[in-house]
Amino acid sequence: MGQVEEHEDAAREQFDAVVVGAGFAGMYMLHRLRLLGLSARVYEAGDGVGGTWFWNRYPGARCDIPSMEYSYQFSDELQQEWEWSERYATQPEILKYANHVADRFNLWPDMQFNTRVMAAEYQASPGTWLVTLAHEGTTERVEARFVVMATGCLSVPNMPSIEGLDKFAGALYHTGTWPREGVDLTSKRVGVIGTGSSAIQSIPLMAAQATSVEVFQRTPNYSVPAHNAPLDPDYVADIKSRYSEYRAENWQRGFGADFRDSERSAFDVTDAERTAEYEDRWARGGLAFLAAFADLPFDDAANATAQAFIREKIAGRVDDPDLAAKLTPSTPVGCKRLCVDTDYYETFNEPHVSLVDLNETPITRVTATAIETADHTHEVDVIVLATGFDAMTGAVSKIDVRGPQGTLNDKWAQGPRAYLGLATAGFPNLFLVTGPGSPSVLSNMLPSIEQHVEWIADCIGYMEQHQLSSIEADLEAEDNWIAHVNEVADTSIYPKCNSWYLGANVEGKSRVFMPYLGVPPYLEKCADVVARGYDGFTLSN
Ligand code: NA7
Repeated sequence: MGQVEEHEDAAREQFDAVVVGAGFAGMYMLHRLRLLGLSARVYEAGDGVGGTWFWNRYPGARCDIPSMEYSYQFSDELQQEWEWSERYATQPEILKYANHVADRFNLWPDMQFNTRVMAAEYQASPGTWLVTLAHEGTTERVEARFVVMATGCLSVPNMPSIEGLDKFAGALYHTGTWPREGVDLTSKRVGVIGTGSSAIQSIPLMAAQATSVEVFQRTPNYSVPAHNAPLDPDYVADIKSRYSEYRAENWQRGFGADFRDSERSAFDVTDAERTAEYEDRWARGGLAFLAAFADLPFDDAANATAQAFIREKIAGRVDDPDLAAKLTPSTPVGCKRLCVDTDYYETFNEPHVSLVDLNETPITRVTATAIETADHTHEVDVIVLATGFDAMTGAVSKIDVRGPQGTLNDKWAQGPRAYLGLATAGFPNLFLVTGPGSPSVLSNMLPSIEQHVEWIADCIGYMEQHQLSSIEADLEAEDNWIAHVNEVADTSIYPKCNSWYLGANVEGKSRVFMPYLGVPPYLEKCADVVARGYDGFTLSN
């Protein structure tokens, strides 16, 4: 070893745990590690907390889970004192909440910002992770016994490979990295590529400012109305009077959220009753539409009844029948994430808003001033890429993670493999928060994050108590779990679309269904693993 390295070793900071990311997962992980009396440092590429809510500042960015549920529950004082203003919180309000939590629990001193974790290499002796950080043009290394990837499921923007995009002379934005100061679209001709949730939330607001909005659609999406509104104080008081019971009830629901889950099949009722149920849910708004009947996510014929209902609604919201047809999906409802909108379809009735169906006329290239399709040159001043994320694995894959037997990217080349979405065989003392194979994006993310953080913290606490230094998922347990994740997915409609749940939106990404469907059985499994002395993991000292 040379002198420089020796010097670096002497100066290298050491922690019990390094946490990657200062979103809701990283912040709570830090809090729990501190309660264990451990030293921990959170590294975050951005210059503030909030994770996906730090970056996604596009117009209209909002959560699609009701505010009263999309919040931490680990502290009753916190959930009692915090006042949400609307049914669905806006990005600025969620970011304010994240900052409030960081203040309230004094998290700032142990979080370092503007710092990207580049690599993590396991050193067999002494059994620690060497973590490489990039910070203000310099590289630094720290060491930790544990690494927790709190990197988020929707944190790496998916950049489309469209010829000439880099030659565009106008303004180019991705919804997932929207400028902090906002963008004034007054007098601008805007081209929006993509029609997922980010596009559906932002298009009506962009159309309110811009001279023209052309929407380039590859696949239409189903969207239900949000019916967002200020929160009713009586409703808030009611939830707060029984917050912990309410949270506990939600853990028993399939998506871990209060979707007023029905246990009935869509065919247990008459046609008129079914329509009445859909009408009721449509009128109330939100993702609870999907839980109108228990078999909507599993049975094609049941799902077809929901499809027919929404198709009729789209036809009723869009004046031009040809345009309505183009905006109408042919896929099962929910197999791509259902969107929640305010006036999305109606926006297409405005004379300055138009749709370009990329199935009819694909984009051929972008020039300095236009998006060119097979039959037309669309001159624009601004291009908005609402093209989504390299979901669930993107952020972890960007880090060069090296275990004793090789890299994580090599291991995951054919698709991500993890036990319970919490850990992956061959990578000791490395934890994932809401990783692939956990309910994550098919659940209410915030409670799922808390459940994972608590599981990881309890596990590390157990190791401390029993003087164990190493934990690693067993390959066999991991294989069995992944087989189970797929078995469950295959009983459902979810693998039937080219969704980001499958990695299908990113060119070259392996198609593997990543989230686990079913919050209650997942919780049971996690608890059972612990009750059996961390079944499926090897613990050693
Ligand atoms: P999504 O839901 O992944 O939507 C991305 C959209 O961009 C979708 O319509 C894609 O079409 C489209 N897309 C992606 N690449 C291209 C290219 N190359 N050309 C044309 N169109 C393209 O991301 P969002 O940000 O809207 O939402 C992500 C989640 O955030 C959302 O589900 C909520 O949970 C919050 P495709 O469907 O792939 O044909």
